[in-house]
Amino acid sequence: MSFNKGLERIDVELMWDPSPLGSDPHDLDLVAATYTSHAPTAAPAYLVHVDSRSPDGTITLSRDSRDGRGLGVDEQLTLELDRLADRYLRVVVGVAIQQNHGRLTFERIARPEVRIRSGRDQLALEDLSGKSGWTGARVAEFVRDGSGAWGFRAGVHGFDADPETFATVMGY
Ligand SMILES: [Ca+2]
Repeated sequence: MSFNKGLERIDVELMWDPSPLGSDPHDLDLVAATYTSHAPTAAPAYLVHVDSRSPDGTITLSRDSRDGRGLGVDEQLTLELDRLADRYLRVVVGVAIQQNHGRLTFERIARPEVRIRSGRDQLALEDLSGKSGWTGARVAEFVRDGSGAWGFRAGVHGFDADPETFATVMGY
């Protein structure tokens, strides 16, 4: 008999193409938020992004980009869900667009795409292109069930908020 331990290690990969030559760079960021409550409006316990590490090292940004240049994956976030302390019940991952050069939404970003993997299994591939009015998007939600096992909830939800605010409300 097999025992379902749920999801263990997750890789979230963000890809996009650079802005046109001579224009302001397009900087997208992967952001993770952990919660000790299942309530959607609960505040995050902590955030992980380029300027904020997880206190226990279970969620790490292993690759980051400020302009989308280069081939392949531009930003990568690794979540070791099986190492998270029992009190964490929910983890949400989002993509924020930096607003340093004026308002920038997904429809102006070239080929923004997010891939979510569990080992060799692809859980989701989300195309964020053409999302008008969105400056941020929630792209994945991981929830611990009553037995302690982690499950994945697919689905993309758009937000119109500056990156700092987005990180605190993307779990709604
Ligand atoms: Ca970035």
